[in-house]
Amino acid sequence: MLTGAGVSAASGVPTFRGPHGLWSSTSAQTTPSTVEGWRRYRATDLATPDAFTRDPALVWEWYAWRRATIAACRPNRAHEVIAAWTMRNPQCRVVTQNVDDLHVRAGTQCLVRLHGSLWELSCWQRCAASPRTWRDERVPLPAPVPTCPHCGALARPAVVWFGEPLDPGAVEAAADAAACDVFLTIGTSASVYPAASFLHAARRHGAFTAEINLETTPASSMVDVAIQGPAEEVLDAIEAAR
Ligand code: BV8
Repeated sequence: MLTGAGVSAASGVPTFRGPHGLWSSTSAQTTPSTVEGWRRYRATDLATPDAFTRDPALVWEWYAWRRATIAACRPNRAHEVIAAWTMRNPQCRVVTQNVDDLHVRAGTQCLVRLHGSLWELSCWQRCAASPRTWRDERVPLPAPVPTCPHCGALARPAVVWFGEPLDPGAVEAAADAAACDVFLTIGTSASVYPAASFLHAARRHGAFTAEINLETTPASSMVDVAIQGPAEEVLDAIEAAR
């Protein structure tokens, strides 16, 4: 299965797009401190290497706000059911676009984190002394603009930004997971690639495909079954019908 921000919505994690989404098309005037404030930023204002080069403090302010927001969130019923499926069935694999780690906290096995984690950092200069990423869950972080403990250069959130390649190992694991009999796409606007491409791969492999979402997405016309409803309720009902 492929999951997106909609799976975490019931936990209180803001989604990116849609009516209450974080990212809209208008530009922002001031540095905000609420969802309404941040939602006036475009993705290209914040989740790109260029944005970080231009204004690392603004990008870190956004990630610090997201970390503080998500630190107060707990896995919801959607995460719990998905985790239970992976514990019961080692064949059940989860490919997530989410960087909130709520699947991790729910105990999900066989998890592929396509876009990294906002609880991990990496050295902006990729210095030889630092590991590829390191975990730091402190909220707030000790400095508004963290530095690499190994070389003193800027540290960055260890997430994949627009225009950056995904980890080849994660892409390979996701492609392997898409070679399946049943593929669910849950809580994603199916608008970001290559994540959205794994549904296509599953269909090419002959998988039965289903979508669980509140709204119609580009995936809705591609799947065998499109279920409109909240993931936390639909997954709970499927588990209850077991
Ligand atoms: C790359 C991490 C190449 C950071 C994220 C034109 C066409 C196609 C592709 C492109 C293009 N131009 C550029 C590209 C490539 C680009 C891309 O796809 N752009 C899009 C915008 C068109 N992709 C990239 O840049 C990727 N890299 O291609 O590299 C390359 C190769 C070699 C060398 C150099 C480069 C990297 C993409 C990763 C970006 N990082 N996140 C961070 O989070 O800070 S993206 C971010 O948005 C998420 O991680 C996620 O992947 C993505 C989509 O979000 P969703 O999860 O779908 O969430 P969204 O809010 O959009 O939707 C929520 C859905 O849930 C809604 O449908 C809603 O109805 C539903 N919902 C809400 N509540 C519920 C619910 N459903 C069920 N139940 C509920 N309760």
